[in-house]
Amino acid sequence: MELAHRLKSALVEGELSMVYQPLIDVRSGQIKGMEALVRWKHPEYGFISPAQFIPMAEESGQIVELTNWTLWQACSVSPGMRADGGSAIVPVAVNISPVYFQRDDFVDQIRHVLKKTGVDPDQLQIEITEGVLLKEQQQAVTKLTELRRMGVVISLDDFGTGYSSLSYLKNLPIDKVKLDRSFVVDVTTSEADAELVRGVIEIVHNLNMVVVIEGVETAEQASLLSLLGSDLFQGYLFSRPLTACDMQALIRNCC
Ligand code: G
Ligand code: G
Ligand code: MN
Ligand code: NA
Repeated sequence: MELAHRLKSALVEGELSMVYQPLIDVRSGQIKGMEALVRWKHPEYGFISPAQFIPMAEESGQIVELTNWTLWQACSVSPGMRADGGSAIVPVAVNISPVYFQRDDFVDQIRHVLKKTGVDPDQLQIEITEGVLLKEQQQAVTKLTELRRMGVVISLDDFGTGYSSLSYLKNLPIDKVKLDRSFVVDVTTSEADAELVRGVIEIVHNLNMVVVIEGVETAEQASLLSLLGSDLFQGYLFSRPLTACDMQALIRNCC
C-alpha cells in the first residue's frame, strides 16, 4: 500500500530511470536494437523490480504517466544511439502494458511523442504481450496495423508463456517474436526443449517474422540456439541492461 502510494511521487522525485539492453544479430554479432527497461530506486528500500511495481501501476492507473515517461526517455536517447560509424540508428524498444495499450488514445500518444521528439517512427519499437489481445482483439489488430503503417516495429514479448497459441500468430500484424527465456534454460541439456525451440523458430519464420531469443546466458546456449535458427539474441552473455551512457559507449566500440 505504502509502495503504491510512493510510486505516485517517484516520477516527480526523479527516482525512476531507464536502462537499455542490446539485441545482438546472431550472424554478424552486431547490435541491432535495444530494449528500454525502467528502474526504480526507492530512497529506503533500494531498487524495486518493475515486476513488482508495474502491476501496482496498472492497478492504480499510474501506468499511463509511467509509460508516457518511458516513451519520452526512450525517444530522447534514441537519436544518440548510432551504429555503423554514425549512419544507422539503433532502434529502441519500449514495453507497453495491456492497460496502456487498451486506452483509446494509445496510438495518438505514440504519434505525439514521436512528433515532439522528432524521432523517426522506425527508430521506435514496441513490445507487447499476449495480454493485449485478451480483450477486443479486432481493436488491438487495428492499433497494431496503424502503428506498423507508421513504421513502428512490433514485437510479441514473453512468447510461449501464458495463453500462447501458435494459431493466432498468423493473424497478428507483428514483426518479431521474443521467445521467453524459460525456453532457453534447459535447451542445451534437454533434447525435447531443443526440438521445441527448433519447431517454434520454424513456424515463426514461415510467418515471415523475426525470432528473438531472450535470456541467453552461456556460450553453449548461444551456439546451439544459433544452429536452431535464431535471428537475434538478448541476454546477460552479451550485456546486462546498461545506462544510456554505457549503452552508447558499447555501440561505439562494437560498430
Ligand atoms: O528489467 P526486469 O527484468 O527487472 O523486468 C521485469 C519485468 O518488468 C519484465 O517483465 C519487463 O518486461 C517489465 N518491464 C521492465 N521495464 C518496463 C517498462 O518500462 N514498462 C513495462 N510495462 N514493463 C516493464
Ligand atoms: O518480460 P521482458 O522480456 O520485457 O523482460 C526482460 C527482462 O529480462 C530484462 O529486464 C532483464 O532484466 C531480464 N534479462 C535480460 N537478460 C537476461 C538473462 O540473460 N537472464 C535473466 N535471468 N534475465 C535476463
Ligand atoms: Mn520486453
Ligand atoms: Na520477454
